[in-house]
Amino acid sequence: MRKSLKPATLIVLFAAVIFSMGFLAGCGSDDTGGETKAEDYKLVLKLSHVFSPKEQLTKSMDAVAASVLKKTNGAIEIQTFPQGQIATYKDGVEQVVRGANFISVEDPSYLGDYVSEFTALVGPMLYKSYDEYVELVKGNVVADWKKKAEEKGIKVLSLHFVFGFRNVITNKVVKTPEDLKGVKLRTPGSQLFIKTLNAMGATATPLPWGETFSALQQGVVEGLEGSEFTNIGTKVYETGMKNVALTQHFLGTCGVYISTKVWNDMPEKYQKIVAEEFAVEADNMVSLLKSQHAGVVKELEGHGVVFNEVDAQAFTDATIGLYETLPGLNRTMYDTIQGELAKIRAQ
Ligand code: X3X
Repeated sequence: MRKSLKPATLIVLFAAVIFSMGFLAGCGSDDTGGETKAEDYKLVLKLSHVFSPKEQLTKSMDAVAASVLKKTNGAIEIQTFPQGQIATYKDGVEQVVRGANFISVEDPSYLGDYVSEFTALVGPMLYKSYDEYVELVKGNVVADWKKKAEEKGIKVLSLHFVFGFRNVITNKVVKTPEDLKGVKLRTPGSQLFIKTLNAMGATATPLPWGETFSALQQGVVEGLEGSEFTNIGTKVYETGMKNVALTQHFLGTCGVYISTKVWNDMPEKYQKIVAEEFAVEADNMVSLLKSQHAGVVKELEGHGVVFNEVDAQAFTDATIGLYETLPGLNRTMYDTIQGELAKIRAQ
């Protein structure tokens, strides 16, 4: 028959169990189950984008970096690198996928190389307003697509650092795809941009933003496409490109991407701060640019820029087929987005 333990032995055993639970809790208290305690955690992240100092996106990224440093008491330091100083575009997203301590701020079509739904999300001729895009990306459909991105190692912190509808900017009046025939237009290197501007009649010439002005001056390209905020913020109008064709073919927007490995290693209390700061600042930027747009148009007109209405249906007809021909895209994705937009517009 088993002997019962003496009360003194039971007390010692109970105390040992309590102590070991407390000790282990102290080691794993960094909310991630990892070795580092939250109070010892420190992370330096490089944040990269191509925007210029005068553009709101640059100011917004700097504001997030400052706020995160303050609210994490210096634990999370985000070093911002504007104007393409370090890896950008496709290379920047690759840094994230490789697990670097890196934040990529790029058009969502660069995510499309990993999860093709993101190419459809920012496809041509979709949106009538900033707000409907913002509501769409905050919804459940895009939440599912973000989960797919996480399976590829990409944590999406935001998708709506919106910097305005992108229009064709040339030194001649453009109203139809015919008017763009053979016009060499600079685009970012995203396949979505290249294929879309070609479908619109132009000859898309992919270049990093930093090479665009010299290419215009040397006649390598005869125009570009971008938003009024890009136009005023980088002084595109000084290149002689003063005709804006109001194609609104894309909604210019940037997402914010970080490695899931880096993210999951981050203590939960810091994850909450970082996620919140990007979310709040993206909303702030949308509101600010909505309020500024009319004034920016007037400012550009003051610099001699002329805004031309276009045959929107002709450009839509010219590009709609891309939703079935771009790699990874299909009509279902297009119909899903249109279905969500119909619900949003019906509210
Ligand atoms: O990937 C982020 C944006 O799509 C970049 O667009 P791009 O290369 O036309 O640059 C926009 C400018 O406003 C940068 O100053």
